[in-house]
Amino acid sequence: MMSKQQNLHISKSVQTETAWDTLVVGLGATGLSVVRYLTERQVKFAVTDSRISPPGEGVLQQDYPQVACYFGGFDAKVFSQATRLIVNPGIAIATPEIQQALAQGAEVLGDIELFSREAIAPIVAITGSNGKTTVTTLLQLMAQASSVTEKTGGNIGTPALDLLPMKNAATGEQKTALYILELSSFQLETTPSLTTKTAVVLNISEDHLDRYDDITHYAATKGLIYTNCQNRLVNRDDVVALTLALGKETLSFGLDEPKQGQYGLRQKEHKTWLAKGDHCLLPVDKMKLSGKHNQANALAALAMGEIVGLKQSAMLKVLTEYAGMEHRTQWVAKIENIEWYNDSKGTNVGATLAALEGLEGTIVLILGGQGKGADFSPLKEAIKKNARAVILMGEDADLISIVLEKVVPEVRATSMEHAVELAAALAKRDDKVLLSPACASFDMFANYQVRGNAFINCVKAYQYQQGGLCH
Ligand code: UMA
Ligand code: ADP
Repeated sequence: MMSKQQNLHISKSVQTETAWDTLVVGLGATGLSVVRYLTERQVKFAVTDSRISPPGEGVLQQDYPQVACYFGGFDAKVFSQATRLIVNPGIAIATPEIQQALAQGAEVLGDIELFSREAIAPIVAITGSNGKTTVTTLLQLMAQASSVTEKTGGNIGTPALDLLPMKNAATGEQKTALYILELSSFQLETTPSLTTKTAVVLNISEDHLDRYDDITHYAATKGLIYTNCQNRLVNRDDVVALTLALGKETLSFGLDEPKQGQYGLRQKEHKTWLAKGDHCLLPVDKMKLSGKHNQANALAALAMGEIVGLKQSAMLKVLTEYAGMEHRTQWVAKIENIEWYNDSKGTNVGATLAALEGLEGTIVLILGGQGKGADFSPLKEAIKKNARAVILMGEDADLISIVLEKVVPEVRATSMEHAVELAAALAKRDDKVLLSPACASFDMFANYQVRGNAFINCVKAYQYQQGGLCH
């Protein structure tokens, strides 16, 4: 896949070919954090990237001009010089050059592995197909509200190695008491000795099947998060995620009534409550986040927070204040009694199902993009039940169309502007228009944020045309 050796060039280098033995594979934010980490520890290394001009190249050349760089392809000769590879999560371990290095006895690690070998404070680790960022952010806010000095990173954005104290850190810097890590399956592939105070696989639904053999392979990779975990948290409602903990769970959450010591939902005074055992904690209508999936996320965060000693009252207060992040079933506008929602981060079938089931009323759904090899059939019933019409766009529109079998009227859009135009024409009074693509965005946009912002801009432009206020 990434074995092409075209345009390989060596950028400015003062090291000799034999001066390094560690190879940073893939630059980007992770590669740069690894470069900083290795430099601080005076390790001799080189950097390779399959991209001709990878993200982070400018910083690398400016701050580390002495580092040998091999960009524009992977060269087997470069890999065979390494005794240790530090691999970016964006690159599959199945890449032939990495497999060859492994066969020659090289050690293959990721940034999270390096981090976990050095981190002194307890680690909370969160993975799952959906809800990682929501739960990670909730925990971060809950730690802050409990006056616990946390550092939060990983797949959520800040590379984990950048959370470690600098070797020459100023004395007096607050000591980190808790690390909170969002981890992707990609990161878990190269993290054999991650040791956690508590960890969770929130749920499993099809994703990244362009990188894994099948869903079993994908789920098993997520399950690696439990390997060295002191307190496993499991989702009682997700059979696949549950099996990954191999019956050794210490704590569970789910949307049913919880047994003693477990987290779940209870009915009291005609309301649904977040509960621990038979103790009701907070009515769900007091939460700022909406939807059943966010009740599950809240329960997971409360359970993990308890394990690491956060204050329950502080955690519950966060749940009454935190309204969620952009691009996650985000309310955009109400135009002539039709509400518009941006769920561009709905990049797999599980997320789109949660959005369809979480919004009340009839939905006009904008769907499609790069399907990553997923099976879209679970959407068919939910669309039949909740949607007035579907607007398909992007690379895998045909594939999705075949599976949906036109259970509701279906039209095609050629751009986001076109999709919004079609949605405006199809939606009826009191409907909701939802962008929740169930797909990656890279066929038409730089990333899901750009896709979501394009949607918001088109909706605002339409609102303006209709004579409404834009705010
Ligand atoms: N790539 C190459 N050749 C290389 C190196 C990378 O083609 O030599 C490609 C990869 O196939 C991938 C992309 O470039 O598609 C990612 O590389 P990058 O340099 O942008 O990566 P980083 O900036 O280091 O970002 C990575 C994570 N990216 C991925 O796992 C793809 C970020 O997660 C993460 O926030 C960051 O490290 C800090 O930990 C992003 C992501 O999309 C948000 N994650 C996936 C997801 O959430 O579904 C797993
Ligand atoms: P992740 O970091 O795992 O991608 P996010 O919290 O960013 O998760 O949410 C991504 C998408 O998944 C959004 O569309 C969001 O509405 C949806 N989502 C969040 N939590 C869940 C959940 N527990 N189950 C299903 N979908 C969810």
